[in-house]
Amino acid sequence: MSKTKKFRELLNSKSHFFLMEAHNGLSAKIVEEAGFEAIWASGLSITASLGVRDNNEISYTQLLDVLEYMNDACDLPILVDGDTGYGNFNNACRLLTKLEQTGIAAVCIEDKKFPKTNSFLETKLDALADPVEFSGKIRAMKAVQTDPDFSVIARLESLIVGAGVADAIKRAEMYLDAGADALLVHSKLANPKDIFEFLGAFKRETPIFIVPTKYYSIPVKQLTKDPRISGIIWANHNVRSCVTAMQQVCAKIYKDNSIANVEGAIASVSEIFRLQKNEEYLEMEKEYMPSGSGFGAVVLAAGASETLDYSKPKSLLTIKGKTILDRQIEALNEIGISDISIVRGYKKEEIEYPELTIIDNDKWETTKVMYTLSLYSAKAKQPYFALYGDVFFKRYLLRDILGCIDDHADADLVLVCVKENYINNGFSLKLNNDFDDLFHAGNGVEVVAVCPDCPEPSSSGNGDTVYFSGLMMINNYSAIGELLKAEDIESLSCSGFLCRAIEQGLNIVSIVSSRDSIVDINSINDLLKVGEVYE
Ligand code: SPV
Ligand code: MG
Repeated sequence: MSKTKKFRELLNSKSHFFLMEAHNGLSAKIVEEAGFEAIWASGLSITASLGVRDNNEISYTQLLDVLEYMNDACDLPILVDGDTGYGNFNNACRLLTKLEQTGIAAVCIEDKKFPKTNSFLETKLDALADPVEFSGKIRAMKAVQTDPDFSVIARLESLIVGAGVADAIKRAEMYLDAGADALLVHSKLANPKDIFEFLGAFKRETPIFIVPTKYYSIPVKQLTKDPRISGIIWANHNVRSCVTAMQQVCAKIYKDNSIANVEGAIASVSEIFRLQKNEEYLEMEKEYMPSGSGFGAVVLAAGASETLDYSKPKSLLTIKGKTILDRQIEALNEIGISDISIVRGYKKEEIEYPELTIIDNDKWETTKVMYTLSLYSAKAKQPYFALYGDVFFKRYLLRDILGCIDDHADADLVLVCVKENYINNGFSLKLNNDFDDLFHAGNGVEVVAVCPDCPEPSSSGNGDTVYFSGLMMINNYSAIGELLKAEDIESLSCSGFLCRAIEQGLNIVSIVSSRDSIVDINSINDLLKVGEVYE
C-alpha cells in the first residue's frame, strides 16, 4: 500500500492515531520500531537538529533533503510540517509536487505569513495570513497534487496569536471549503480550554489534529472525547530527548576525560550498525561483490569423454552454445578470480586460453584426477578452487564455498557434495562407477570417514553417503600440496586421497548441495537435462 493511502486510511478511520516526531533518517527508523503508525516531520525539530532557528532559515530544498532520508529509512507515512508553504500559492504548489516525488504522504501548512516564527514564540496578531489568500493556497495545492491520496492539512494559528475561537472557526470553514483534507488546531495554553471551546463551537465533520506539547498533562482519553480528533502529534520529543542525552554524555566525558563511564549507558556501536541495516549490506555484498581475490582456481580438464563425443575433450562439450569450460571460467571471473589454470590432456591442442595458465598432463590416459591436480598444486601459492572439467554448477556455489571458508577458517579442504541418487533426478548413474568419489559424511558438514576402502564411519554423525561433486576449495594448499606429492599419486583415487587427508588430521568440511545445483556430465541424458536446468 502506498504511504499516501496508509495515511488516508488513518485519517478516515474512526479512531485517533499518534504521530511521533522525527527529524532525520535515524529518528524516523526509531519511531517506526517503537510501533507508531505515522511520523510528524517537525519543522522545529528539523531546524533545531540542523542548528538553526525555526524561522524559515532553511530552504524548502534543504527540507526535502532531510525528508528524503526520513522517507527512505522507514515504511511509515510522513506528515510534513510545511510551515506556510515557503511563499505564496505557487511556492506551496512546488513544495507539494516535490513532497509527492519524495514519497511523503501529507503536508500541513499553517495560516501565517512567510517567514514564520515558531508558534510558541509567536505573539503578533498580524502574523496571521489573509484567510482568502491562504484558502487560494490550499485550492492550488489540491489542484496540483497528482496522487489523489496525498493529504493537505490546514493549520489554524488563530488561538496561537490570540485572534480567538471565532476567527479560528471562520478560517476553518474557509479552508475546508477550499479543499483541505483535515484541520490542525494549535494552542499554546497549558490546558486545552481554547481547543475544547473551538471543538464545541465548530460543527463541521472533518478529521482534526492537535499538538498537546503545552497541555501534555491532559490524558489522551479526555483529549479524544470529540470523535473528530484524529491525529495526535507528539511534536518534538525525539529532538528534545537527544539534546538531554547528548548534553549529559558530553558533560560526563568532558569531566572524566574518559569515555569509560558512559559505555553501557549509551547505544552500542552494534546497535548503530543494526539501525543502519548493516546486515542487508553484508547479504548484498555476498551476492554482488567480487570476493574471490586472494584465491586461485584450477580446472582439471585432462579427460576424454568415454561415453559422449570423442572428437573433443570433455570440458569442451557444449550446452546451449557454450562450453562447460567457458561457463566455469565465467563463473570464476564473476567472483573476482582471474588467476585460473587449466590442466589439459586429451586432445590438448583443442583447449586454448591465451590469458590463462595452461598445464599439460601428458600421461592423461594412464593417470587419475589427483595426479592432474598435483601438476598444478606443485605451483600453487594461494588457496584455490579445484573443479573437475566436466561439472556444471550454479554460480552461487562458489560464493557458498567462500562463505564456508569465512565460517570455518580452519578448514583445510572444502568439498561440495551431493546426496541424491543420480537416477532419481533424471541424471544418469555415474558410469565410471568405481566409487572414486563416494564417501561418508557426518551431519552434512564434517566428514567423519571416507570411501568404501575405509572402515565404517568412525564417529557420530549420520554417516550419510554423499558423492563428491567435482568442486572443491583447497584452503590449506601447502599441506594438501604435500599429500599430492605421494609416490603413488598417478594411481591415487579421489577417495583414497581423502582417506589420507583425514589420516593426516586435515580438517575436511563438506557443503552438501542438491543435485540440481551441480552436475557432472556422463551421458546424453545429462547433457539434455542440464540444458533444462541451466541458463
Ligand atoms: C513543529 O513541530 O515544528 C510545529 C509544532 O510546528 S510547534 O512547534 O508546536 O509549532
Ligand atoms: Mg513547525
